[in-house]
Amino acid sequence: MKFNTKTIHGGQHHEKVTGSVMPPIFQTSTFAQTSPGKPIGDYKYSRVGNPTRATLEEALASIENGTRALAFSSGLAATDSVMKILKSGDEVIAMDDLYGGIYRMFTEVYQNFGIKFHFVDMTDLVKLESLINKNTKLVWVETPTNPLMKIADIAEVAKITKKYKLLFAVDNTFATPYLQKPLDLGADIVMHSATKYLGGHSDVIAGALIVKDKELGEKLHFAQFATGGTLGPMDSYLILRGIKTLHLRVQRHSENGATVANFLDKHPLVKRVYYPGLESHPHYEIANKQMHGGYGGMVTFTFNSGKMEDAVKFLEKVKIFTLAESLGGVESLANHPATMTHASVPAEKRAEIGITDDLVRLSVGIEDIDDLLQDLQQALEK
Ligand code: P1T
Repeated sequence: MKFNTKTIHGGQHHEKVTGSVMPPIFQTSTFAQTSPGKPIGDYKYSRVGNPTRATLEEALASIENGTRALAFSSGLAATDSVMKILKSGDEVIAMDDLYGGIYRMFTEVYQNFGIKFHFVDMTDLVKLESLINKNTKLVWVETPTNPLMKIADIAEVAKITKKYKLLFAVDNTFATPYLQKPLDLGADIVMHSATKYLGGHSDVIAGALIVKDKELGEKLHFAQFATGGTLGPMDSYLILRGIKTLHLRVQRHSENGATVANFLDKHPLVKRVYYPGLESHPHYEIANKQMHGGYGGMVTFTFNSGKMEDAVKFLEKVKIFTLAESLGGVESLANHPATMTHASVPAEKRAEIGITDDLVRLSVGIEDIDDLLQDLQQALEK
């Protein structure tokens, strides 16, 4: 089955009793048993498993070319379950540019439990390999990264993680499986903030993990149901519905994203545009190798003046773009990482990796491109 069919049919079946084409929302916490330990069907309690969530999980496994998927109450809950298969004394090597909430979880929660984190620019594979020691267990990569749109070479990182028998997780939130399939490139775990493109309509918080290896899937499922970050039936349904149009949406997000990136690149007030589809992007070749069908709808840029006040003025003036955290919905959003999504990254760390105060991140939606360009034009006028 091709990807554009999988989004609609992958892992999905008509409901057995009524033939309902869409899965029922099994809004129940528990399931009747005929004798202790003998449930009527396959389910006992919805934290452990729920049929609506299971339908979503089969769809997720299908679109990421995995064998097992787990749906969580948020992207952070999904990440949290990966951390819970580690133990005190283990070490993690993570990309230096990460969503601020993940950086915060690593440094302010799991560091206190005795897990050690190294943050490195994964585009430097020599540096990555030099940090590996006998305690290293996991390599965590976001690509493209949030917000600097760096690209890590998934296949090359996988060669290293396989050589040292490490787990390799890729946060595929920005790319989505429409553009990039990390499991096919050698990753062990794909993570999603399903809140974003998978849901696609900014109306639900959700997360996902997808794997190929059965045993790893079991370990992650244990961490999930033993600690509780599962996704509810109604929210599972909303993500499933979102996935059905993922291919169409990401195609248009990518077209609009590329047009916006080119527009900003030529604008006299703009200093630098971070978009992997621009030939000037330092990792353009790697992006072309591992992303197919476009480069997504996320575009980040800075101002020639280097002044935060120019970014703030722009963010106050946009009309069709909404100033808000999050991304990946049908509507265009604009964000100021330094004070919003990445405020939890210490200022000196932000400065070190290049999240400057004049940096603006756009989640380019699927509105008419002329309206989006007009809005950007008026917001950039002096
Ligand atoms: O918000 P939540 O569903 O828990 O997902 C966390 C998360 C994980 N990974 C990436 C790459 C993300 O961008 C996020 C959430 N990000 C935002 C809310 C944001 O505006 O960047």
